[in-house]
Amino acid sequence: MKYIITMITLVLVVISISGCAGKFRGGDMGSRIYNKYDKTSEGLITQESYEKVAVSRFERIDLNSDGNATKQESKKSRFGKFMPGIMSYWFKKNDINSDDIVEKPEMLTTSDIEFKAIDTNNDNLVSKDEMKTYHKNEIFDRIDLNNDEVISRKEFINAKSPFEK
Ligand SMILES: [Ca+2]
Ligand SMILES: [Ca+2]
Ligand SMILES: [Ca+2]
Ligand SMILES: [Ca+2]
Repeated sequence: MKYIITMITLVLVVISISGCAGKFRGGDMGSRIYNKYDKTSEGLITQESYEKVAVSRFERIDLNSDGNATKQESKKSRFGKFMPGIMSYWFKKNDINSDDIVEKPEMLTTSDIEFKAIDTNNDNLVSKDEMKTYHKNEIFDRIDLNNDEVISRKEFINAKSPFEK
């Protein structure tokens, strides 16, 4: 019985992953990510709201809430289970001193650096276009290995490799 339930869960996970992967076209990924942030009335993301999302992501990875995300926690987190490649990319990017622990201040420093990298016109605000361009170059193009502007199910599942290079 347990085995059957596990199989059903697995099938459902694969269906939901392939369902969303099929919709990832071009700058779509950046728009979806942009939608997660609180914005000003002009539709711009402040550094503060950018940081808020980074903190909430970190809190979901720091499973025991001690302010440090260990490698083991990152693997056990929901994010790590579904997108291990992107998770290990996140980990490497945030573990500035390479001691296999992402401390909260490291994550905040990385979030600052990232915000500045996304904000290409340096107005201290991130627009939808800036978000789309950044995610297209930084994430999408690395998963879309055959450059057809669509992330196939296979590319999605193989997303691990381009991030671990
Ligand atoms: Ca922890
Ligand atoms: Ca560290
Ligand atoms: Ca800007
Ligand atoms: Ca593709």
